[in-house]
Amino acid sequence: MPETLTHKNTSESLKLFERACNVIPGGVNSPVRSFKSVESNPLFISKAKDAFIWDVDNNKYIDFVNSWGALIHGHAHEKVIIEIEKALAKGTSYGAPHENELELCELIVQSVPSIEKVRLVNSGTEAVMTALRLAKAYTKRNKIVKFSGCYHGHSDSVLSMSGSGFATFGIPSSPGVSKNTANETITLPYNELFSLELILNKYPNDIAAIIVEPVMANAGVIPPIKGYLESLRTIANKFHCLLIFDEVITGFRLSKGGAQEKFNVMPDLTTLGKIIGGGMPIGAVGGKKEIMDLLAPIGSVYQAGTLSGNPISVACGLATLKSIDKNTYTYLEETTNELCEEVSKLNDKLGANLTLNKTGSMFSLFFTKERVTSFEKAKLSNTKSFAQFFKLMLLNGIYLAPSQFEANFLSTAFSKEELTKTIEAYKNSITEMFK
Ligand code: KE4
Repeated sequence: MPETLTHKNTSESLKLFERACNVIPGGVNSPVRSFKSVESNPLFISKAKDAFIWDVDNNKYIDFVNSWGALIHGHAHEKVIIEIEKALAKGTSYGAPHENELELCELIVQSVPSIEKVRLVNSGTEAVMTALRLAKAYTKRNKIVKFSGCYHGHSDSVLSMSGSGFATFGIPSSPGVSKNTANETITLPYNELFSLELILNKYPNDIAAIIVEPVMANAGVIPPIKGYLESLRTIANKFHCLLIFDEVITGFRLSKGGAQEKFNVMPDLTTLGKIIGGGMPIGAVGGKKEIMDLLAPIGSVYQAGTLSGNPISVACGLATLKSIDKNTYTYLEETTNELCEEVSKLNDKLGANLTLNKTGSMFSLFFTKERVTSFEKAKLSNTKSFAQFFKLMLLNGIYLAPSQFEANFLSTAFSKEELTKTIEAYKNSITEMFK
């Protein structure tokens, strides 16, 4: 029988968490980190390198969060650290244009097929907020359509029926968002077109944009059903509203051109984040020149940011993107496929009726035997079983995303050895649960 670990010493994390709760709401600076939904206290991390993170009690884990997808090359990649150090020697912020930010923007325009112009911001939230403002200005309409389970950051107009932390804590929408704002957002089921056609026929001249995660990752991983993204494009054209792909996660994750390249469906605007900053604060909104040129100072749609294009974030992002080579996506996809195939074999062998969804190098294990094609289906998962699974994997040295409604990510730092250890840990955990 595999060794059943009963506990790890996490006393230093607990001390820090208790201290943190005195000065930070919930003891964390972002809700999903709280481990609340997995009935645990969060681990405080002391360092990270390649595929690993260490907590303050010096427990080592294979990391599948990778800063929520930002670290495609794992932690502290030497080529990235060197570029950050070089940038640091030249100062941390100029509040003025610099060549590296131009180079990063040129690289984004060259890589993402629908982007003709791009503006750097400081987070995915800011990127989405700006994209929606642009869409409303360009179409002179005020309503937007989003999909339940998709998460687009925490700006007011997208805080309804969201995924990520909302799904994790079962929050339908957030207090503090005015009724007027909430009424301008229509939330529909993902992977379903009937209700979308209905709403657009009901409001044929009111919808400024349809915003979607082209592959949902904030309800757990939920890929688009065949033809879905193409249909969104057709419907947006028919009703003269913009199609916005929120590629904060999928951008440079699924391919250099993101989901739009992988599925060959071109949005009007794209939001990016995470990987383009390599783990430093960043976001970007890009798209057609005629829309992007509405932004000040050339146009009158205002958007600004003290640290937009920050030299350190840009150096980190540039080094990250430049370290992506022709083998990166093949390696990530093949390694993820191998891991998921082994997990599926173990599920069959151990009679674990679970659903595994994956796209590229991101995956989620749902504690339901239902096929998960929508947020509504994802919510059928047994989150208590997920919590038990999460804790068992942690005991076995695997740090998964601490929520049933999040994605797990591989990095190029993840080697055969980590693959073997992860499969062993999975076998121990699932055996313990289904014995
Ligand atoms: P940020 O503002 O957190 O940089 O990006 C918001 C955002 C926008 N769009 C998508 C598709 C996203 O996934 C995100 C943020 N993702 C979550 C994880 N699912 C960030 C983790 C957190 O909230 O702490």
